[in-house]
Amino acid sequence: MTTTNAALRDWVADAAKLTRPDRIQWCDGSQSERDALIELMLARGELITLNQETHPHCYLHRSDPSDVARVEHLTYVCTRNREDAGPNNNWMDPAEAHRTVDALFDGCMHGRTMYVVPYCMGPIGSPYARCGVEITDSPYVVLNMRIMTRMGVPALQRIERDGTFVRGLHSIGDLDPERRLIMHFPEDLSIKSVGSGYGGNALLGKKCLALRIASTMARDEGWLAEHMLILGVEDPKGEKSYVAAAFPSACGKTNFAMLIPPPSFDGWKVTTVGDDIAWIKRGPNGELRAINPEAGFFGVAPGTSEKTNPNAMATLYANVIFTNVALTDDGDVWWEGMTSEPPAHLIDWTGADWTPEIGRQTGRKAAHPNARFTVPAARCPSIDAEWESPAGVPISAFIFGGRRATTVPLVYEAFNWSFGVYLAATLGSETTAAAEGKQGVVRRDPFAMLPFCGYHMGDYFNHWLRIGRAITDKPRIFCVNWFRVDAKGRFVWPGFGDNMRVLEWIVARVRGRAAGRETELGWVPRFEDIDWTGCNVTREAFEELIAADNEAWRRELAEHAEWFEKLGARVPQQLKIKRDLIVARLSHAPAA
Ligand code: OXD
Ligand code: MN
Repeated sequence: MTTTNAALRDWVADAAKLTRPDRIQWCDGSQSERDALIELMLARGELITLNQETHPHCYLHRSDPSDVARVEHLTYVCTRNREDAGPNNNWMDPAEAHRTVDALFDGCMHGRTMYVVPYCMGPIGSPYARCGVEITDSPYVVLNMRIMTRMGVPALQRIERDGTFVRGLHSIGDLDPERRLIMHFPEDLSIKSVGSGYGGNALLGKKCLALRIASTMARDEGWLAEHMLILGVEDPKGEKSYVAAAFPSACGKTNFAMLIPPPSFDGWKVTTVGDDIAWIKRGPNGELRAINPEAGFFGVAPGTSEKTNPNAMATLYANVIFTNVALTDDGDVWWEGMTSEPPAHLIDWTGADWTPEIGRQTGRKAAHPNARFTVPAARCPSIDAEWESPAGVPISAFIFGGRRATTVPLVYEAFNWSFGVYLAATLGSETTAAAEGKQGVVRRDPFAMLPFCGYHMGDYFNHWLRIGRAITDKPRIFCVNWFRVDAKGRFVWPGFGDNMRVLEWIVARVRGRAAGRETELGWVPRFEDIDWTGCNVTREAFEELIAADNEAWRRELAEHAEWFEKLGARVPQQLKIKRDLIVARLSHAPAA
């Protein structure tokens, strides 16, 4: 296999000249190609076959222990003008960046096969979709790209038809963290990633193309590339609305995307379009429509259980590549949070023996906290009937959420689009044990895009304001917080399936059928506006959940001012004025 596209042919030849592989394999996406790659990895000890009765076509991969997460400090956006990358990105001059990273690619594929992987982000026939080609020396990457994207012949045909593609050169290099770099060149639609095999660094279609590069394409072309799940809510009469929601990591995004309504919501259905990324464009009638550019889920395993996410557990039955989870004695998988009691013996994610006693004594987890599963989205029982619709699905609401023990109410609706943009621009979330550094510190993560926006955050806020002006049928904007705690530090809100109660209010608001109470921050539900059947949240607990304390908000708004200051002069004046307005409103509000 090769290609009629001269630019692609020349680029592959240049990459081969630089990296000097023993052979080049063009990937067609076929089953036989997949089977051969699995055989190869099994033979090299890079995959373990799981119990094929309990987990058909499932395999376990263990990463190098130094290569288990995204590396934000080694991730760069290389624009000609430094300001364009913004204070939210590491920056290097493009010429210097190419020189630096090419030195690491020099001869790095000697003794290896170079795989050429054409892929499409989004349904092949969708005008919203964009194609890329990843060159990689990692069969693990090829297998994962085959799950996460539309990979192979149809993608190559589209590239040959359209004549454009995003170039992504990847090598695991020698996995030395000192020789690891993830470089983005948005001005010539290319990516160079070396030294890591981890998903977010190495599956270049995902964070690199579908967010960092796509966000700059979206800025230039007038659409949105967002770190958002997309879900459908259908009421018992069959009326359906779609919402898109952004949460920073460790806030239960995949769980929310696959939510199962509580038993009292008889006849209600939540369906999943995507769990991580949304590409959103103006539809023919002035509405916003979204596609999920991905074809699979690359989800965090720990914490996933029959209780927290039964749909994910069912999805994980077959055709899964597990990464860095623990292995049971009967060839099954396990991770912290899957069951309340761990099995008596496991092989942990590093390949060492593990027992609950060893865990207690050493504090070592059996699965890595960022252990992952890669699985085709089509396997999900809640997958939406329209999830591959080329025209996308119409979005009625945006939801922004973070992890906040105090201050931020359970749910509130922004007064209007620009107010919603303000709320999303100042979105904060408390750090958890999953991330490095101190726990419980509020980190600003605007639109949950801080690590993924490929250009200046101030320009990004402006872009959102511009989109709002361009569409006639604007989605409403909501904020949620599932994580308020009481004086004893216990979560007040039950979360998971009960989030449906909030979702129902949101959808009813969008349809103009729900009442609420106006506050300084926006519209909130009253106790009687939510269906509490089968739920033991009391009126008092609800009032606590929905309360916005004036003093806490004055502090919060002072932090917002510091945050805007940090982002510099490109933050739209309109947002700074919004802040002053809320401050003024609060100063006239009676004490909570
Ligand atoms: C992810 C992330 O892997 O946001 O989706 O880090
Ligand atoms: Mn994500």
